[in-house]
Amino acid sequence: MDDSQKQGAPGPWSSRLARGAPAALSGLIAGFTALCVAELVAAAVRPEAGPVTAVGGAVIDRTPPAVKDFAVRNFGTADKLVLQLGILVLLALFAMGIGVLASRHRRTGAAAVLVFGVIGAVSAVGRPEGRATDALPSVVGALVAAGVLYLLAGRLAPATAPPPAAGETERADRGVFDRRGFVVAATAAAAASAGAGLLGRQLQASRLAGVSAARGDITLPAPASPAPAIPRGAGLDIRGLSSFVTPNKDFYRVDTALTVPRVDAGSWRLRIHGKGVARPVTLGFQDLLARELIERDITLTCVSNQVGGPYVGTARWIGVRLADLLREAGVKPPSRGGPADQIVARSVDGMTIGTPVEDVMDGRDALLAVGMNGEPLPFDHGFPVRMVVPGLYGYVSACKWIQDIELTTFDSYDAYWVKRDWAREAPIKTQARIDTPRPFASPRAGTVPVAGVAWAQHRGIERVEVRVDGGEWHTARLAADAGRDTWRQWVWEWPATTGNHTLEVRATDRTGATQTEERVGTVPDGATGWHSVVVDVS
Ligand SMILES: Nc1nc2c(c(=O)[nH]1)N[C@H]1C(S)=C(S)[C@@H](COP(=O)(O)O)O[C@H]1N2
Ligand SMILES: [Mo]
Repeated sequence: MDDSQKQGAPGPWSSRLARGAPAALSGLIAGFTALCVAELVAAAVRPEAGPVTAVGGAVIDRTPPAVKDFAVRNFGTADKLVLQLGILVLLALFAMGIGVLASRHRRTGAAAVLVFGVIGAVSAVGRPEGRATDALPSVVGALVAAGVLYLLAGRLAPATAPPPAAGETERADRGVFDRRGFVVAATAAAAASAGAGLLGRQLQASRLAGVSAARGDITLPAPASPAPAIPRGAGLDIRGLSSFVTPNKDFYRVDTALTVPRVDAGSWRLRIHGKGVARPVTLGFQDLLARELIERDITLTCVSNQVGGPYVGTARWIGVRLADLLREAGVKPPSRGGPADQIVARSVDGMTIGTPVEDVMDGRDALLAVGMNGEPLPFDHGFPVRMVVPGLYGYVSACKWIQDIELTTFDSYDAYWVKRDWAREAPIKTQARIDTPRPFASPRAGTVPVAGVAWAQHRGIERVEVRVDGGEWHTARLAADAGRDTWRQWVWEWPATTGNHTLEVRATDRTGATQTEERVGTVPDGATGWHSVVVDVS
């Protein structure tokens, strides 16, 4: 039964391990119980209130911009998975420690479990969208887990064993606790916890299935103002070049949501209120669909996009003109004497995004979008309604899962990312990206198409130039113009010679400004510099 017994004289180490291993295991089981019970309670409260999601969210809220930038850069969209795995590993280590503690001091061990419950509860309630009931999953989970640990620790106690005879401490130490009793109790606790966890997951899944089915049943009305046809030739037929329209499944996703909100469109409401709102309004999803819809191609860009990075994409959006709604509510832009210069959009997950009122009302196609590339918004991209404002980075314009619009001033309120060192206002900077050839590609000598995309939303792209090894600039051929709110493809036929070469690209917008060579990072208002690619021509 016990290998160490057959392997001759067990030292104090294996002795300690024989006692320590079940103790650590009891801690792990208690931790597992806490998470499973919390999962079940979260199904009743709401999925985002589960402890791992809550603690992860709290970590994200407090992550300094430089670290967040590092995480996004190195893990990309997997950054959230890495964070959650990290939390689980830490939790497992603590749980084992607490198990060992409980095997010596039952009460103290059980109390330590409660401390973790408090951490989870405080994290959940302290999230921007947190409510008092969000504490329940962590609290109930921790209470049950403390009970389980107390019980298991009891089975590890040497209470029922006869006191060891002199000189027999070694064997007595290992033999004292009720091994069978412990195994039975531990197995029962683990099985019951797994059952609770599975039930919780099941309940959450069936709710999600209902919301997904309802999304699938939505038919978007035809827009009163369809998007202008994309000119033939806006998409060049070149291998490795990004398509003009980015399919939803390939569209970048950047947000702070560990659990993607699944909002029920039927009960969704949007409130518009605040400074200078003469007639506050509350709208439902059907109210929006009943209004005049417009359809526009708009390129979205993230401020966290590095030079040459992937966080940019173009979609055909359908939605309601936000300026019309604001005007009906009695809002005037600052240039016409309105008292509010900032729109603060709030999402169901507590994100706040501040946008200049002037930009939204200056005639550009600022949308409350309900559709993306011919379908209702995907859940990842803000279902049922999000904002899209041409020319502004996403963090100051593109609120997903929106539920509230408040008119206020920049002086009186800082939105989520502004509190975290990012700029209050952030128009998108002119950028060009080389899509092909890829870095370190080895094309054959001869004519090599160098191609990519360039964007300067709401100004438009005037010119793109490419140079090789710091030589003279060559003007690239631009694809047909689809308007100033979308990116533009470009290509330059490079007479490539063998050897290592550095390709560089720069764009000029329609105001005549050429993007600067100066390299700056993404914080606080977007990266600058020329994208370059090194290739080895063979
Ligand atoms: N609710 C919510 N909306 C949000 C965000 C977020 O974290 N939460 N991120 C913003 C940022 S930084 C960007 S770049 C865009 C990205 O939109 P996408 O994920 O649909 O590409 O959404 C914006 N809207
Ligand atoms: Mo972003």
